[in-house]
Amino acid sequence: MHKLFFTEFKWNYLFMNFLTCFEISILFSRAKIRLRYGLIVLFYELSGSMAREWTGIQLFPLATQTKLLELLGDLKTKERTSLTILVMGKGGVGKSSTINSILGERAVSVSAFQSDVPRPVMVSRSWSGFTLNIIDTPGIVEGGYVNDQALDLIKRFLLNKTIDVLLYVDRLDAYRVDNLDKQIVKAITESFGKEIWSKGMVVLTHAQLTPPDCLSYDDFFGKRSEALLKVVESGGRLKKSGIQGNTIPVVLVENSSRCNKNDSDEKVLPNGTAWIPNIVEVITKVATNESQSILVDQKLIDGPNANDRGKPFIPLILAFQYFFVVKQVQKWIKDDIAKAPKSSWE
Ligand SMILES: Nc1nc2c(ncn2[C@@H]2O[C@H](COP(=O)(O)OP(=O)(O)OP(=O)(O)O)[C@@H](O)[C@H]2O)c(=O)[nH]1
Ligand SMILES: [Mg+2]
Repeated sequence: MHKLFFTEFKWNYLFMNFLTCFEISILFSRAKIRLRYGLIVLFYELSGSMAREWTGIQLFPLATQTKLLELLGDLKTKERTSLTILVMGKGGVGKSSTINSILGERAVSVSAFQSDVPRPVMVSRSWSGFTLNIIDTPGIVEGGYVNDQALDLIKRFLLNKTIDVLLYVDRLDAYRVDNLDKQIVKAITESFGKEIWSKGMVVLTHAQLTPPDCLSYDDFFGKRSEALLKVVESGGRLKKSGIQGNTIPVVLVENSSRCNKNDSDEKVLPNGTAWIPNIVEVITKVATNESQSILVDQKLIDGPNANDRGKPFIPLILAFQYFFVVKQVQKWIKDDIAKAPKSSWE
């Protein structure tokens, strides 16, 4: 009996010790995983904050370089030493290609098929004390619907970042807008607030085209812009003609290497516009307009507090309950008391 007790005790003791060691090793491995994860995040944060030199600027034709340096100079005189641009839109419309065209280098990956790494990426380039951050995002549509998970990932990536400009990208050579376009604009608006559109501009890629139906290039561009702006106005819950009376600018882009060039070797659109200096100019105008840049904080990501919803109606509901429920019940009780037969001792 005694022996049996001690053998059992010994085994229990050893088992407990084994469990404790097991728990400690789990705790250690968790701490190790956390540390490793923390270091990876820190690495990405640091690599993001350490911008590489914007060498691509020197590869542009001289006329483009001159214009870009002039625009960067203007920003510096307005005491802007950095700009953060968020690029969003449907999948495969040319978001990443546009970023590469603006930077003059292959900074983000381009694919004819859907991006294999569906997560946002930020590229930073600096030039004589000025830093340009561009955030490329994966297309937020999957199977004909807005992918909430992709959107969530983008929101978490943007936490604590300030957006100076939103590029909403689509193609010029699409002939109609549909409900999906509206869903995307709505999703962007619900994620970052409708104020994001005061920092928004529409970018239309595949702009080297011959319009159908004998329309002139500018008429075709006008019709496509009008249709898309309508979608942005309704999906973004904006008043007609954009936000605060300012129309959201629409710019054209042709990322193809077959894009026509002018005498100065700059890529030009069928209407003769050298599009790279043009898009950078519009970006600087939007960045420095009178509206505040958008800080993506936790409150913005969480959305309107569910606890606050319906708060203004509480006094009304209480008043309704008092007059139509409490008063009525009181009246019934009084009536019952009045009707009740009096007991002999009263
Ligand atoms: N002709 C032409 N092709 C373009 C243009 N922009 C992009 N492309 C092509 O369209 C395809 C998709 O381009 P991406 O830049 O990867 O598009 P994206 O919007 O970043 O795609 P996702 O990241 O998958 O959402 C690629 O084959 C590009 O070469 C353009 O302006 N003109
Ligand atoms: Mg892409």
